[in-house]
Amino acid sequence: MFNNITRKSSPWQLSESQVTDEAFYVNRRQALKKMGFVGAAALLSTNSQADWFSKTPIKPFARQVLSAQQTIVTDEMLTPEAKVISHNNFYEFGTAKNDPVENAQQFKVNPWQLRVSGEVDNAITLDYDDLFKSFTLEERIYRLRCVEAWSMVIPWIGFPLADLIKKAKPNSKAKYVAFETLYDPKQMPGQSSRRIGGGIDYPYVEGLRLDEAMNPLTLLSVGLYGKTLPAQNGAPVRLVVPWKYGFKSIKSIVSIKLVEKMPPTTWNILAPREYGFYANVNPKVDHPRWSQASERRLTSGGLFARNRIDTLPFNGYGEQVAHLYKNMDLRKYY
Ligand SMILES: Nc1nc2c(c(=O)[nH]1)N[C@H]1C(S)=C(S)[C@@H](COP(=O)(O)O)O[C@H]1N2
Ligand SMILES: [Mo]
Repeated sequence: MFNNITRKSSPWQLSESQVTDEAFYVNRRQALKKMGFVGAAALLSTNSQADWFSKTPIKPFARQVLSAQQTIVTDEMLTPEAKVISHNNFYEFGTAKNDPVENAQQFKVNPWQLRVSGEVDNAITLDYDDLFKSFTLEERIYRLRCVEAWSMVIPWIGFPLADLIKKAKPNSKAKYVAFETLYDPKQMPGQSSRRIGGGIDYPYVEGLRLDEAMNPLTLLSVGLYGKTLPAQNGAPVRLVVPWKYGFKSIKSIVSIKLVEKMPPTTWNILAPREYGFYANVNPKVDHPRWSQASERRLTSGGLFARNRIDTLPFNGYGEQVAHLYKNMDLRKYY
């Protein structure tokens, strides 16, 4: 139903062949050919647990034909879809990793309104359909590094946040971008109980500096694994900032506001000594209660489960973003 997804070959883009073991990739392509499919989305979509346990309708995207000429340069594997959609942090639905998948299935994502406002010349309200039709959608395979020292590799679908911000025309006062998750305690049990919601004052809020928000890596995601987002992953639209700890990647967004001053952010409010505004992935700056030097890469739960790997500065995206922090002491601005 959505035909506007492109795959760009930018240097930071992990292509599917890069992140998939060669045999798996080749077999999958062969299987696809046999079945007469033209896009990988077809096979990616077959397994899906989401199809049977979700009451939130999850729709497949159509995908362009993949280039046959792709080179394998790393052995990073995609985290299986079943893991991506069942091991979540979304405290509005509870604090255990399996709470969101169990508690978010009735979450209503359509109709939806995402308001872009504040220091802009052209305030915008996007409705549910606009999220999928107003921008050129791309697939982006990114590492996601949670501050809790686990990580995944996820094939997102979305569009650069910069595309939306440009449309809103920020004025000269706009220096930061403030994001807000839906506040709806009737639908989100964590918002009506401090125990279920982990003591957070809702709505969940996040922020970026304007130049971080405009960086081409910064994505507004509307899908993963070839389909619209499951509720537990932040449907219908969530942020993905791959060089920062996962808590910056705020889910189920209703407001994006261009502002003059650094906005408050949920985890910084809750524990300012442990979580800063910047939250760039940094193996040299430990969390006060644990090391950030390495991480547990979540794979299938089988043979390769619980891989311990070194954490990379900026989660491996330094070439694209280190310049944003040139003259900053990253121990101070953690
Ligand atoms: N609104 C909201 N957004 C959120 C969270 C949350 O609790 N509420 N958790 C964050 C954290 S800590 C992480 S690691 C990522 C997890 O995203 P995923 O469940 O899609 O992997 O979402 C982030 N976005
Ligand atoms: Mo996280």
